[in-house]
Amino acid sequence: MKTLWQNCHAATMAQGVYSIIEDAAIVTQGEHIQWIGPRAQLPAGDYPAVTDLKGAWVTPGLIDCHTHTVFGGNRSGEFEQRLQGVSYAEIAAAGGGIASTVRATRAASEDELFASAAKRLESLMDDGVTTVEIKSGYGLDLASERKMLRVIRRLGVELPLSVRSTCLAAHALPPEYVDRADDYIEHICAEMLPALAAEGLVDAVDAFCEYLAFSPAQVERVFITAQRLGLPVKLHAEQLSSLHGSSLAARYQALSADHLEFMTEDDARAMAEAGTVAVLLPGAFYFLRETRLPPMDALRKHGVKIAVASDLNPGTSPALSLRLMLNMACTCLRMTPEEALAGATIHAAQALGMAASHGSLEAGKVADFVAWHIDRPADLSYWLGGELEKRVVRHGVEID
Ligand code: DI6
Ligand code: FE
Repeated sequence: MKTLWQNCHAATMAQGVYSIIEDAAIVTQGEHIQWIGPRAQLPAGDYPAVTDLKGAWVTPGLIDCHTHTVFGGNRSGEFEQRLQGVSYAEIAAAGGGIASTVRATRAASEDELFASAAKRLESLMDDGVTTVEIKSGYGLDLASERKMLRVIRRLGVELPLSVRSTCLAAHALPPEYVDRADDYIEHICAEMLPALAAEGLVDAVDAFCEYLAFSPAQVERVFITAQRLGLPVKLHAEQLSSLHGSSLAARYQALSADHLEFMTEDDARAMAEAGTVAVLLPGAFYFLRETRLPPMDALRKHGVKIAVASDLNPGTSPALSLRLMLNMACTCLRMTPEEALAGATIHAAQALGMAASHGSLEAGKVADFVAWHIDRPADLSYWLGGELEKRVVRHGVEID
């Protein structure tokens, strides 16, 4: 069905900038954008359905390209401990941290995990999110990782949201493998990834490259396996220390390297050459009271594409609003509102390998967009939380 959407302005985000069209018109045909441009240039023709957007600003549907939305329990107790001065690394060393979420996630049923994750996704969708990536990584054995990935797939089927699934089996060392990290990596490569990939549960493979997680050499073994299975890779890198995981990710043409507070200019150069997106996670930066900024100038100088995501997880970023992350990207990481919006649209799409079909308002792309009743696009990174008045269109159909 062909629909004309008009009486609006558009920030198309083509080429990673606002690319504003005032008094725009959008023609959708089925699930796709057929035409977008100034209303004065609208091709003559028959438009059976016309929607008046009443002066709204239309942006691409927001894309949260890094989340750990599926998990059991929560860690507000650890939050209180950290406020008393105990560090994230100390909590992890005492058996808390990721390990405590692993226990709760292993104990939860698929239905319980689905229900709690669906609620969190409702919050993200209230913010105009139409695509989300979700990682496993709180199961850490074959059956529990499979359980998480099945929940992630089911969320994409049952909610009006496009969901990408990432296997993060190399997130932390499970209790069964204490002091045997190489054996766990071998188990991931020989058993877990091949089985989960064969079941169609995995769109990409991620790992946590950090002194309290896995070394670059261990991560590389996971990347080699992913490559053999034909799966793209991503990496948590340079969050707490500088191991040059982001350069390693670039060598494997990773879709993205994420966090990056401790990356160097050489890492930025390598990522730019490989087209690896820098995914910045201001929620974790804020929640851990990090003071070291990712090297914003080096990222810009070398032309690395920058995305912004929530990192929604129970330990370091219990963030239920992507727009709040846009604000933090500006306030804490010194991005501009224009960069922040590109970070949650076109660059986020690239971080998921979806830029050919998502992330900007262009003819031929999927018709996922939000019509916001705001004065200017910068309002999206200006308001702290709350719910903005808006209409959400997914696959050419209004859903909200
Ligand atoms: N970095 C993070 O910020 C999250 N995982 C990761 O590799 C933290 C996950 C958690 O603490 O539960
Ligand atoms: Fe993360």
